[in-house]
Amino acid sequence: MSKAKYLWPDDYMADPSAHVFEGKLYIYPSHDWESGIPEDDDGSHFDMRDYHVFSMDEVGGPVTDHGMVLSTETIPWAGRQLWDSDVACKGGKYYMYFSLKDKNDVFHLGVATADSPAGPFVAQGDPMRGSYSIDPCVFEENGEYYIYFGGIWGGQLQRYRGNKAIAVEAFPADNEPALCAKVARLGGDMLQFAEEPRDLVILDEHGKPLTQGDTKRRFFEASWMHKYNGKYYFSYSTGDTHLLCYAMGDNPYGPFTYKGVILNPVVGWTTHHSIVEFRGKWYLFHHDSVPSGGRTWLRSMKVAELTYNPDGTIVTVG
Ligand code: FUB
Repeated sequence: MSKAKYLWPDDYMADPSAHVFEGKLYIYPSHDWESGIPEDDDGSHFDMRDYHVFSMDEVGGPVTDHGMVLSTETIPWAGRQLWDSDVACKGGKYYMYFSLKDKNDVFHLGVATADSPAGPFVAQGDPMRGSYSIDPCVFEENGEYYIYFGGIWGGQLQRYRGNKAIAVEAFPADNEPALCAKVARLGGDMLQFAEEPRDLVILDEHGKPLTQGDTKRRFFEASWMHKYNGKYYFSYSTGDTHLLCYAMGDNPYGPFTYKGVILNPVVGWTTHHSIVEFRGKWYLFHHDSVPSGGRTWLRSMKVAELTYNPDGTIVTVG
């Protein structure tokens, strides 16, 4: 496969999280729609209300829509804005982690469970204890599950320090270390953090944390973790500079060292992705707003093959 391909022309889907479950590729996207809410810097126009699940037997083959699998109508604590999600499997059960605002307009992470990767998913009654901000993704290794999350601006990460809400939201100065994505091990029941979330620190080439003013490299949102050839790859969006970047490390907690750009800016404001190996090849799932004529809140998911250089660095996708 040489060119990125759109996966579902029939509807707008974004933030695709892809995993191999039961021998198939499953995709868990956000479900964009025309909400009529004016565009602003907090992403109020991304007012999503439900999720669909998609699967395919082979990349490039037919894609199946398994229908609506979770909706804000059945999430007891739901306010608005059902944003990015991810799914993990443990002991034959499937756990969906999602971003959602509560009734006070504060983002938290929720969990919903299912017996099949195709859902339907049933939400827990409350958000995960101590959770905040957006964009969860889960990485499994040796039976341990790690959740990564966070997003600045509309994702509200700047409202917290040391995992506690602060009175007035604040960003570090441009020359200070940037706000970090968070990582925590999940508990045995997969429903709560097993530990206080830690900062996922990204270092520059001199071993110094990236600064808040380094907007072409610092973390904004859209965490993803994968492992290739014994190395851990943390990838993310730089938000207002519209790049998908990555950093490499030696364990799931980091620190990670910034390595480069995976995907240059696409049509649309947001860029968000997942990376997965399927049948010996690596794939980048992402989205853009080309099919909607550049309407930033109506995004379409795509897949492209991802390749590595001999030193483990990633070849930038066109
Ligand atoms: O889809 C809503 C939000 O847009 C996601 O949570 C962000 O990562 C951005 O893609």
